[in-house]
Amino acid sequence: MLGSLREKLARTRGAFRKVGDILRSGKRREEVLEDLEEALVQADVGVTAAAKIVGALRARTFKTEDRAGLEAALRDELTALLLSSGGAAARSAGPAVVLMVGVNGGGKTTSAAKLAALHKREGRRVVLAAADTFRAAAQEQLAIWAAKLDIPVVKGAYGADPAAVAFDAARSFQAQRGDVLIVDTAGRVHTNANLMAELDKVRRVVGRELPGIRVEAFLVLDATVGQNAVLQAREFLKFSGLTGIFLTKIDGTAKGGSALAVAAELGLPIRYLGLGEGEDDIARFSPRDFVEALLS
Ligand SMILES: Nc1nc2c(ncn2[C@@H]2O[C@H](COP(=O)(O)OP(=O)(O)O)[C@@H](O)[C@H]2O)c(=O)[nH]1
Ligand SMILES: [Mg+2]
Repeated sequence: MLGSLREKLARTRGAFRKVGDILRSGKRREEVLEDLEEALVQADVGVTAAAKIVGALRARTFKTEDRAGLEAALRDELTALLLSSGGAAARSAGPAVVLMVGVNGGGKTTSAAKLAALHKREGRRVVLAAADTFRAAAQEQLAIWAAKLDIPVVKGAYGADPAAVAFDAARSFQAQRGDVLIVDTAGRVHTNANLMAELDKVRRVVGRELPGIRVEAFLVLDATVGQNAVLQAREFLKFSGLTGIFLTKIDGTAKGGSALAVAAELGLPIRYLGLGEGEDDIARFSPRDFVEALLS
C-alpha cells in the first residue's frame, strides 16, 4: 500500500523535495524555520497549515545539526495536523448510507463507484443510487459502473427529484438487506441554496426510511485545484451533514500537499484518497502513511 501510494504521490513528492533540502541545509534555526514555511506554502500546504506546522516546530527544542531529529519532528507535526481533524476516525460497524457531494467534475460519480467496489470486495452488500438527476448523462455514467461492478443501482427519470430516487433506493436497500447504500448527487443546481436544500431533503428521506442508520456525507474534493479546494469546499460546509472528505486525483498532481490545507481549514477528516480512474484506485486515508509517502 505504502509503495503504491508513494508512486501515486510522485509529483507531490517532487514538490516536497525542497522541504527535505531545507532540513539538510545546516542553516541556523530561525532561517530553517522561515525557509520551511515558505517551501510548505509553495507545496500547496496553504498559509494557515504552514504557519501551524512551523509554529509547532518553533515550540520544540531542536538543533539544526540533528537532521534526523528535525525530520522526525516535522513528520510528527504533519501527522498531528492531519489527525487533528479526526484523520484516524475509526470505522464504525453496521449498515450505513454514504452521500457523495461536491462540485461537478470533482469525481463524485467515479468515487461512488470506487467506494462501492471497495465495500463489495470486503464482502458487504452494496446498493448504488443515481440521485444526480440534473445532468442527463450522470445517471448513465453510474449505471455503467454498476453494470461493470455487478452492483445494483437505482435510477430515476432525468430531472426527477433526487429525494425521490433516494427514497426508492432506500426501499430497495432495505428489501435487499444491504450493508452500504452509496448515493451519488448533483454538483450544481440553479442556486447553491437549492442544492443545499436538496441535499438536506435526501438526507431526511434516507433517515426516515432507514431509521437509526448511520448517514455519512463525503465532500468530494479535487486535489488538482490545490489550495482552491478549500474555497470550493466552503459553499458545501453550509450543508451541516458532512462527515468527511474524499480527496480525488491525487495521482499525477503536484498539489497533494493541499491535503494538509484541507485538514487544517475545514475541520473534517480526510477519509479516502482517489488515486486514478480505475475501480481499484482508492485508498483509506492514513495520516501516518500519507506523511511517510510524502517525505521518505
Ligand atoms: N486521475 C484521476 N481522475 C479521476 C479521479 N477521480 C475521478 N477522476 C476523473 O475525473 C473526471 C470527473 O469525474 P466524475 O466522477 O464524473 O465527477 P463528478 O462530476 O463529480 O461526478 C472523470 O474523467 C474521472 O475519470 C482520480 O482519483 N484520479
Ligand atoms: Mg457525477
